[in-house]
Amino acid sequence: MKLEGKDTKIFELMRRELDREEYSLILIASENYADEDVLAAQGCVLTNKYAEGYPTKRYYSGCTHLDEIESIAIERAKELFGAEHANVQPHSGSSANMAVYYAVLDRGDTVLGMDIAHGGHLTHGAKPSFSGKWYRAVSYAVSEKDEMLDYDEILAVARKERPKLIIAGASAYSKFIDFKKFREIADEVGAYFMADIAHIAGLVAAGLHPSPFGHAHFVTTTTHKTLRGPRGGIVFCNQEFAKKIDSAVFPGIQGGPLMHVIAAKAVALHQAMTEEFKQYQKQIIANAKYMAKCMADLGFRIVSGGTDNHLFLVDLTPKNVTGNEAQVSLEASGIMVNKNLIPFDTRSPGITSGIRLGTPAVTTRGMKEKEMEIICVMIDAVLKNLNDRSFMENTRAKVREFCKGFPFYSRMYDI
Ligand code: DSN
Repeated sequence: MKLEGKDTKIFELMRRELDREEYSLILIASENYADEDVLAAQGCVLTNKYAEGYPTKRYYSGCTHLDEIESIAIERAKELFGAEHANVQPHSGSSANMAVYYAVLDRGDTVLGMDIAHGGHLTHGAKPSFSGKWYRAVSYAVSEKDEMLDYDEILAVARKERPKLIIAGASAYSKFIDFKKFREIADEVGAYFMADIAHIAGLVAAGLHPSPFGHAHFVTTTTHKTLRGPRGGIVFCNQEFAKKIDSAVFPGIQGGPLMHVIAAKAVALHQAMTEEFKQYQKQIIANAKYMAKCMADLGFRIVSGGTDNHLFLVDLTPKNVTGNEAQVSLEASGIMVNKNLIPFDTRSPGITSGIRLGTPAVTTRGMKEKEMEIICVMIDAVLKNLNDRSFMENTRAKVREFCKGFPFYSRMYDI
């Protein structure tokens, strides 16, 4: 790394983070390891250039190469998902969602999204977010019976609340989402339908999760989760809404695009078209299913009864442990998870009764079912020895050795 011997403070912190990522088990469902090609594109001279506008219609001179890069990113995004129009400029998934709202809603309009306490996202109408402050946000939840989406119930809420926009998509929901049904509900109440596939984009691209394309008016995603690219967002729509979406992203809610990130998105989208990527996505799901089974065999309760995708929620109540206690002890043991509310949780979001486990990052390292079982046994052991500092330190050392068998960044950097 070039900072060595120059900005020593930042260099040292970057080195430590590299070490943490390489020698920890990352089970945070929204995280992944971008490879050297994505990192190279994201850390290059393209960061220097202003390119407000869109390819061939910029407000600055010197954009020829950037026009080509952005056009390639757009074409790859459209091809990968089978979309008519793609805007690759959103800086994040939140910006992508905000752009859709900005394009079709007025302040005070009603939006219907999944309750954040049941797995939805902040920008789907949660009170502290712009989506809950500027719009009249109402929500649907999972059913108390099986912790799954109940489409009759969603229709009933939609009929009562008459939203102008219905949002499907989640940050912590492990079952398939029926986008076709969502569109039928939207049509019945005269609403727009937006699918936020940030978490499952890689699975959708690989054909392993039902696609929202052909059903949703708008599809938004991030590029850094299962898609394994740089941090960022994309909005898709049909030609009919292309102009509205483009003007909502720029100049509506953003200024200059991050062209280095757009180049890295193009690289990741190219990778996502390969057979290797498809196999990777298959293994993500196989690992998540097997991991959920192992956790259930160890006496944990799996929310919604299992998983169809890359993640699942573990209810820790049977073990008398809170999500926060689990997160803290597991982090000290080199295992990164996040505390998560479970549906109908009686605890606060800062404490929670559950944790969320995801397999995209460990699968990138080449881990398979056998390793998932070993990880589950380690998690169980840590949670049985919650306050035992030396147990956590021993586990930390074991995790470090375990990770050495699946090198990722240590193949590229001297760590
Ligand atoms: N914060 C992300 C997650 O962890 O799911 C969603 O944007």
